[in-house]
Amino acid sequence: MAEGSEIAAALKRRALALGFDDARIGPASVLEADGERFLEWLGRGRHGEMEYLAADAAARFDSARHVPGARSVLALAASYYRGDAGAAPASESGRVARYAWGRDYHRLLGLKLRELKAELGRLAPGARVRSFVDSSPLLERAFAARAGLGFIGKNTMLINRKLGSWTVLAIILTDLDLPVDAIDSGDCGRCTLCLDACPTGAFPRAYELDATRCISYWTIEAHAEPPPELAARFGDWVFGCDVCQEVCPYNHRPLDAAPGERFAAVRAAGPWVDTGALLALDAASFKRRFRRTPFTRPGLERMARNARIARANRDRSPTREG
Ligand code: B12
Ligand code: SF4
Ligand code: SF4
Repeated sequence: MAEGSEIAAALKRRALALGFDDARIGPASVLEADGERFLEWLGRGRHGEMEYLAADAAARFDSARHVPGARSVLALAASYYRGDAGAAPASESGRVARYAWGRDYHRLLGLKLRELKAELGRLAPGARVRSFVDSSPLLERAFAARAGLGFIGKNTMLINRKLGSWTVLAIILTDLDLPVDAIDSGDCGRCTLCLDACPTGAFPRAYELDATRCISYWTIEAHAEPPPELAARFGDWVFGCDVCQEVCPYNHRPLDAAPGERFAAVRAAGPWVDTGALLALDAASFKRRFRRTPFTRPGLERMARNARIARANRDRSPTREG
């Protein structure tokens, strides 16, 4: 078996070759402080309908629950940044969060993670290994921050120095002892732009997001109808929301990532969706049109709900800009 340092270097090289934009290694320890923060967050009911977050809560900050004897975490970031949305093509257009303009990242990164795990198997036969991409109970941002992949901003995003926060994350856990990278001690300083810009006031304070006030939660996760006074603040967002990232100075520097072509797809959603056309779709045509895009998570019924809210907001605000 190769040395730990050789394995670490080979894994990082392979991750970058597969299209990840950054890769760091951290210890697979129990993240006590993050765990406490997470349990308090749940205790305050900030998760709303997302009961899956409360199930198996302890496993979210204890990696050994996933890989017995876990020693190291490989934290990976993939940039999906592809510039700005540009002007709305029509007054009926609904706005889509950047990470969802192209193909669904879960499958895309899942395939790359499979290759990375195979590489690890070749380098260290018999090593225990498991990968995560938003699908299992693990605090991905907390483990990524511990590995030095970035620091946590007041908007709760993991901010990477080269890539900003326009990234999706993936994690590989292993029982191999690998040399760890330095933590990124960056911070937000006195900036509060994201806290002030959130259209729905979803930040009760810095570093805490109340999902039950967040447009992303209401347009992607929630099955219930949002309270009308809150929905009136959603503007034209029909899937997710990027406001607290758009204002962030760390996202305004020239970002060091190729336009996320790997997320592009011929029949993807793109930055704008025609809300009238969306409301006219039946189940079969919705499935055909948005297959393999992140829209399959909420599905037709909830996307139609979102479209109706965006149209009502447009009617209330006829002078809005695209
Ligand atoms: C539930 C969830 C949501 C919920 C709740 C979000 C939230 N802020 O909690 C909703 C639906 C609102 C949501 C929205 C979005 N999400 Co989301 N979401 C998740 C999920 C599944 C769990 C997050 C969670 O556990 N939240 C509970 C809180 C308490 O935990 P946390 O935010 O992770 O914070 C932990 C650490 O960061 C740390 N921490 C937090 N604050 C501080 C402060 C300090 C000082 C320190 C030291 C540490 C620290 O402690 C916390 C644990 O207690 C993760 C995937 C995963 N399994 O981790 C994706 C994830 C966080 N989401 C992601 C994305 C892309 C988004 C959106 C940008 C999508 C969009 N455009 O609409 C928005 C961003 C909104 C925002 N500002 O966070 C990415 C984030 C990538 C990144 N670079 O940070 C993730 C990691 C998915 C992935 N694999 O890429 N999401
Ligand atoms: S995603 Fe939008 S609604 Fe949610 S916290 Fe950020 S700015 Fe507020
Ligand atoms: S906008 Fe300012 S406060 Fe918010 S995450 Fe970015 S640097 Fe931090």
